[in-house]
Amino acid sequence: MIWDKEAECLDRRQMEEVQLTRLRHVVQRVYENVPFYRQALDNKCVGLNHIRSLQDVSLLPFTTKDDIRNNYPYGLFSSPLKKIVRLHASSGTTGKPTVVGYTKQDIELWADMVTRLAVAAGAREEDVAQVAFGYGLFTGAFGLHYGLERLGATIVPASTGNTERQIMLMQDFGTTILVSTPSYSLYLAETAQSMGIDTRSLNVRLGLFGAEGCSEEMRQVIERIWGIDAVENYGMSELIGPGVSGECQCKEGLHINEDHFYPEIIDPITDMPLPYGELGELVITTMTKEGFPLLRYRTRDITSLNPEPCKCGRTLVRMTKVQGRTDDMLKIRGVNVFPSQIESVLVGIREIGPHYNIIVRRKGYLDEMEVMVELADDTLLEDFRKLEGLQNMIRHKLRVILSIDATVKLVQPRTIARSEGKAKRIIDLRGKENTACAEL
Ligand code: DLL
Repeated sequence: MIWDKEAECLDRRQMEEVQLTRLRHVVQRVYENVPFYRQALDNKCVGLNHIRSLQDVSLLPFTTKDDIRNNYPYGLFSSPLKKIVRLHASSGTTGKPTVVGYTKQDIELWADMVTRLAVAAGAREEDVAQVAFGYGLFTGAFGLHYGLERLGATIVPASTGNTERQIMLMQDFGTTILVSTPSYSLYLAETAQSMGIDTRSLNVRLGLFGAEGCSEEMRQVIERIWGIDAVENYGMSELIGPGVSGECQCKEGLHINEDHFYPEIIDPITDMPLPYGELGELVITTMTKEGFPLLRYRTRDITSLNPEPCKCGRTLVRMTKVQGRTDDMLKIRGVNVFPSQIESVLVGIREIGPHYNIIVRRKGYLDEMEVMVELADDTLLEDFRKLEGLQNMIRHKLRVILSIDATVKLVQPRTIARSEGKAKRIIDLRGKENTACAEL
């Protein structure tokens, strides 16, 4: 089923026409209403008359997270506050959060975008959807909530936390869709197990997962443990929240709602546009948002685009799974390492569980990486030789993929901290070894 056939199945030429009209519209809107953009466009001597084709998007200025922070809280809003009906904010580990404002029309658009991806993933009116994202300034819960509600599904706004109660709700309410981060779904499964409940015996048939990366290998583990279809969606608060893109049931890339979010891939170092198929930083221009439109927003997420129509019938361009972020790529002894590469090695190994941490330290002038991972069950702990063999095997596999050495530390099941939201897997102690050791 396709929610909005007309918009999701346009041919390329029709899509480009829609995009150009909308692009010109948003340039005009921000020029008229946002002093920051008026100045940025004037500085580049770019006006509406320069935007004659989609290629001209490269003339527009970029917007970064710092630009949003520097205009905290309302400086980039393009509608007066009286027209803003909702605020959300991204957590941000340092400094002020980034604040996002929605007009009534933006809220409608948001619901629509999420409905599209929920339908593409296989959600239906008959479903009972348990939303296990935190309700609050984070966009995840409200986004999925409104999108699924628009579809007509029954929403269980469980929010995060109280993991045992989540399982009870699933049992009692007959939940068929779980909405959460992929890592929380693992924690939920483990909790069910400890309650003596077989996750596969529950009614859940579909997982709508997002807000963090999930390797293909991890998806398979989740699908096996739960006996469900695990389908991914992507978004970010600055752009709208969830609703930017999502997989259909073919699971061959995430369809971008490109009639509203104009995507580009650029080289994050040179800032130059990259062709289809090449990995680079995703840059998005929101073309139809009223309250908080952004020109060429640097997402820092690494992906590539595929414009081929999909088997599902949608023609919306697809992005590959996010490979990592330009800012969480680890540079270890000069080698670029993405946590997702490590995950794909670990999750394929039967004797270990899907919970891991990557710890980076500096010893003298050298970086050292330790991969701490849980054993699937603790009986292995009694067999030193097997344990050592396993450790060596993991180290070897990591070396093949990453081209650098990592120490592997196998720990008992359930010793690595679980998360109810986005998992925090990287612990980078470089330059702060003494103070941060306590965190471990
Ligand atoms: O995480 C919005 C969201 C909520 C999307 C629920 C999907 C489901 P932020 O908290 O602003 O917003 O974080 C945005 O999360 O730039 C990515 O790095 C990461 N991210 C989101 N979805 C995915 C995904 C929400 N499917 C940041 N795969 C983004 C990989 C993802 N990373």
